[in-house]
Amino acid sequence: MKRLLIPPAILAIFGWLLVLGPGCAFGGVLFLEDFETDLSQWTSGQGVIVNDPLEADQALTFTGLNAGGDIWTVASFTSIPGQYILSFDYLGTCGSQGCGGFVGYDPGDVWLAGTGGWPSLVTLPDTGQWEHITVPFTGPAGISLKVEDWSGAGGVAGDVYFDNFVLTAVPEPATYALVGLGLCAFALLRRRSA
Ligand SMILES: [Ca+2]
Ligand SMILES: [Ca+2]
Ligand SMILES: [Ca+2]
Repeated sequence: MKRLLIPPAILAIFGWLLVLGPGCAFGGVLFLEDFETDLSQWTSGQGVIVNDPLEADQALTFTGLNAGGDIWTVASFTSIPGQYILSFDYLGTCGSQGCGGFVGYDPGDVWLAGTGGWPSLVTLPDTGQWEHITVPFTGPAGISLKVEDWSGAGGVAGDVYFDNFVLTAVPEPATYALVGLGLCAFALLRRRSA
């Protein structure tokens, strides 16, 4: 219950931001990937773009198994003070639980989501259907996402698919308000001086 006690000053700032209205957008999307063009946002590995087996677009799968990661994002990402949300779509087609899809980040060799057999924050369900996965987590600055079809799983290479990665930074309410306040004040001043 302690976290629900928001200081009146913060509420006032949020109220002012609402009054300022359109033009004062501030969001925290760090990374987007829908696999519709190429893998230039990723290091080379055994990841390949293929036709989505269930939909009319394209998705990521793997031509070989790996451990410790197979492809990493070229860019690294930072959320201050360290709150992130990763969401993506996952499809496991091996027919039982344990196809081997894993998503994590480095440095730290942290696995955010996986199909079991190795510790991860969230279990990816191998249902033969696309599953939308959301993983809130706390991490360090400068993380690179990594994905693999794990060699220690029961399935084979290429029985897992990924699509629509979105990595978002979640500032604490006070930080969020102050950053937004700065951006909005700047926009307002520019508007007035124009
Ligand atoms: Ca896609
Ligand atoms: Ca898709
Ligand atoms: Ca597999």
